[in-house]
Amino acid sequence: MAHNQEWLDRQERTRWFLQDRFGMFIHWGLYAIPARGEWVRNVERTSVEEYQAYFDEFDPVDYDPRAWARAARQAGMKYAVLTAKHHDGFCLFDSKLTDYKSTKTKAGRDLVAEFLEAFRAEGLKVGLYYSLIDWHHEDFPAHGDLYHPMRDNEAYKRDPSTFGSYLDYMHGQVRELLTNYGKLDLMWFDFSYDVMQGEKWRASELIAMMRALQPHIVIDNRLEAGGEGGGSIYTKAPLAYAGDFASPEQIIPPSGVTDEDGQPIPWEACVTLNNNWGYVASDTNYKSPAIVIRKLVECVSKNGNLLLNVGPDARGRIPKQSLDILAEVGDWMALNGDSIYGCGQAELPKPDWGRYTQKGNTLYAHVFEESVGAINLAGLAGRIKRARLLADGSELPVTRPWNAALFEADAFFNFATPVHYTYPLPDAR
Ligand code: FHN
Repeated sequence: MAHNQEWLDRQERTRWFLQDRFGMFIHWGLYAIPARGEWVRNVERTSVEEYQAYFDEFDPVDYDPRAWARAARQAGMKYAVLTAKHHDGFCLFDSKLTDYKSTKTKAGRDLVAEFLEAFRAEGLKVGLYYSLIDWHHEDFPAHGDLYHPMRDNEAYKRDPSTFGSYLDYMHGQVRELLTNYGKLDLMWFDFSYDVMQGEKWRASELIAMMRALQPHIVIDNRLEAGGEGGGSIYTKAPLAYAGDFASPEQIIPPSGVTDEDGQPIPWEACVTLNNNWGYVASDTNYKSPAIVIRKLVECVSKNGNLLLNVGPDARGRIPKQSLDILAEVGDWMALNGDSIYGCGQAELPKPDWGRYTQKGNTLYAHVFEESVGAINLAGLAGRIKRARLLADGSELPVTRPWNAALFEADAFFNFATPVHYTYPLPDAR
């Protein structure tokens, strides 16, 4: 199929994204103080004055982004995305367009600048999340349940024509981030909805400005797409506004994501480690390392990425439960990362005992169902040159059926580690 220049440009931009496959999402801001999630201001109808108390108090004395970056690197993550501004409008960077920013709190620090420096130093690609919605800016309208505390104040008299001033502010801040903070690899906008999408954000103008400042930057699809669940993959054209990847949330698409021509497109599932994006002290419902690994394998087996979230607390610490899970995932990735990085959907259909990923002419078998009987490779025997267990390099028989018990279950995850085969593909990739 012939491809247009836009398709070719996207292929070039996303080359690193498709290689890296696994990233860290970081939701952090004033909402870490109430510790009831990043939507606390909306859900609890917090007044401007009440929320201002959090601004006056914010001072993350334990913020050590280099430690965050080491945890991400050791988990096998290759990129990271930090909330530069979430829906509450609080800026973790030294914007010249507002005083509602971290450098005006007791912290007195540009938290974004420190994040970028630390993660680059640990060799990770860096991205920023930027909320299109802004409950603090007086010219952002309240729609439906997008409660806007400024709008609910008696004194607030908004002239509908002033929404343009919010867009000028939003575009101005994106310009600041792409001008004052060095090379950014990724921009994660969030989120569009029925009355606000595409040109309502002046998306074409915004994208043109971004491409002029940082032509290589990878951009998600939420200048057009919604958030929650599949909202970002069932739009008419998942990448309508020059987005480079679709962004399913908390779900993994049944069979990857394709564009309106049925062509596979880059996508990334963003998933929380417990049930919340922002820090919630009481939320101890964490996913096990095994579940995280299976989600990562499933994403890659369908040509996708996994962006796994952590929510640091008000002192600036990633919760210990999160760190422990990331460390165990990292142990597995250290031995099996070859079956993830640069891999994608296999030529073969999904086997009943697990999933395949593939890179070039190397097939990786992720054996999840140890209960299954012998894994019969007879159908492949003629096409497999050799089989090895990734975890220890040991040879696996190719000619006779294997019994799942052959695969040493990894003590951490209680399921077998993947093996790789090498077999000639009908057409070299
Ligand atoms: O409303 C946000 C939510 O707080 C969080 O940032 C997620 C993460 O992708 N995005 C939106 C919900 O879809």
